[in-house]
Amino acid sequence: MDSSKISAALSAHLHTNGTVFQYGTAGFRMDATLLDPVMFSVGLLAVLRSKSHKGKTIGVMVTASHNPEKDNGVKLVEPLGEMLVQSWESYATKLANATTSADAILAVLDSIVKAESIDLSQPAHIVVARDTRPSGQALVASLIDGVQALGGHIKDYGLFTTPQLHYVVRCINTAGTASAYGEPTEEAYYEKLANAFKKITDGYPRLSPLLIDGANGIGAPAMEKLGKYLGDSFSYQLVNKDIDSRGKLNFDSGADFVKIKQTKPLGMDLAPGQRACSLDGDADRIVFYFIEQDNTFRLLDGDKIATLAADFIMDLASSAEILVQRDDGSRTPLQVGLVQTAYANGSSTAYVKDTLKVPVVFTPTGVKHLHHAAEAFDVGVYFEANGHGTVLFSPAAIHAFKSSTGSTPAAAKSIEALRCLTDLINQAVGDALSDMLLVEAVLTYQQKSFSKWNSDYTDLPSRQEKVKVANRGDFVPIKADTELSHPLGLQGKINEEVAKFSKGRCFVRPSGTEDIVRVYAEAATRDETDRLCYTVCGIVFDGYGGVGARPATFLC
Ligand code: 16G
Ligand code: MG
Repeated sequence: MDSSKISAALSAHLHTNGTVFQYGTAGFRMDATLLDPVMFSVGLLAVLRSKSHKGKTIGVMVTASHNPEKDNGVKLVEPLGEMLVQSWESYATKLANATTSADAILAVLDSIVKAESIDLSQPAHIVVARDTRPSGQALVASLIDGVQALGGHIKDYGLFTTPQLHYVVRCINTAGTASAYGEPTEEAYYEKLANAFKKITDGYPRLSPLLIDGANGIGAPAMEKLGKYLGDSFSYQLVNKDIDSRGKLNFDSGADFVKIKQTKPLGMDLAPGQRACSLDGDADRIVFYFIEQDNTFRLLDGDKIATLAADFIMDLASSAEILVQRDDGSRTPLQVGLVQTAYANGSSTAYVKDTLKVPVVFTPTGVKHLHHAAEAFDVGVYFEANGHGTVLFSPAAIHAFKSSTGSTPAAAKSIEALRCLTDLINQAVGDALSDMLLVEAVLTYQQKSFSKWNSDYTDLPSRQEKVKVANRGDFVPIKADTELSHPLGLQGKINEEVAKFSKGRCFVRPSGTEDIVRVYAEAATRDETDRLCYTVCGIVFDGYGGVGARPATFLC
């Protein structure tokens, strides 16, 4: 470690304004003007992480996803495209907060090297990409300074969706192995998705055009490029694709806006019966929707995508008579499992358990938790209600798809479809474009309308609100975010309110990405749901450190 080089490089990125940084659910995320020292520290940490993986390539994505354009963020990606391992999150936090002086940063670097027994003579390879935020380029430059100060090599991929960055990281690190994931280029990514989609939908009548809301972010140009590879196998109309005008990114548009507001985005004309979807600002989330003839808005969220995918894969596996080789030598049917969070609508969980008869596992909010839980199944379907998710295939499942031939033409066709799905679905991370094609492939294969898909089960009314509090750290979630252990007494009060409503469910958890706590409620009717939600918002605000304006007092 060349201390003088690190000290000299740090001098251009010193942290002077007292902000406390924290590597949260999705990395560091905040007002972009505060991020310069953080980026430098992430560059240093990425080098250490790569060395600790014996020179494997580590990814860095610069994005603040669905958050406002003025924000930005950064997260690290592990060699197979997963989120940074949790035990390193605290190193990221310590290092970012140590950018106040050369002594502080050298001490933290040294402590990480010792704690992880890192061999500093190992090489370090980093790849970086960013979304369309105006602050992105300068932040990447700060990151590069950090990487180079510790002697790492870095390749800048420029503008990418978050899942594209995860994809290239996985490709680079699996190249030449039995699980090689593909060419680490943007073109190869589009080609892989488009070829799989074309194969699986070959011979079926095309669906009506899909309206795609690009949230005026990176998903829009990526969709345009993907569209060229898809040719006439897929028909769509892209709106909200202006990535050049300031202030438009995610503004009243995108997956998060549509999910929370339960309405179509600005900039989209949606006639009854038309099919539509929204990507988020870095294209790792997607939700679908349509409006009924009577103008009722219908959202097809992550829960609905998960059930559609699980049902489809189980049908294919059963018609293909897939058997999976186990460690004890036996061969047993494919095991499909579904992973949800507390935000999953209660109706979806009931549908999965009672109708699909698929096991459901609950994890805390945040992709890294769901992803790991999904790895326990042959086919692990995980989606957050907000539209982030994917389907993971175990090596044994992939082997079964590759080695089965099928005893009838129908079985052979199903096996081929399963093989296509392993290419179509991003195995590294939730991917809006891949998920979009997955849904469209299933609906094409089954010639199923949005309204038929929506009728699989009926969502309970739900509401999600934010409450600003003095210290969200006082709120300690337990039991996969469904309850709070602290502040003492609050959970009892929530339980009392929930008990007043038929099918009532409500939980409060601190946000990992914003300085607020979130309140989620559902109940049998819209009126009861709102009453439950706003009552609990009031309880939190009044008794547990609410600041600013009291939430929705008109209802309580
Ligand atoms: C981030 C997470 C997402 C989670 C959300 C929760 C990733 C890639 N994304 O967007 O999984 O649902 O945070 O936000 O990990 P919250 O803690 O503010 O509710
Ligand atoms: Mg996102």
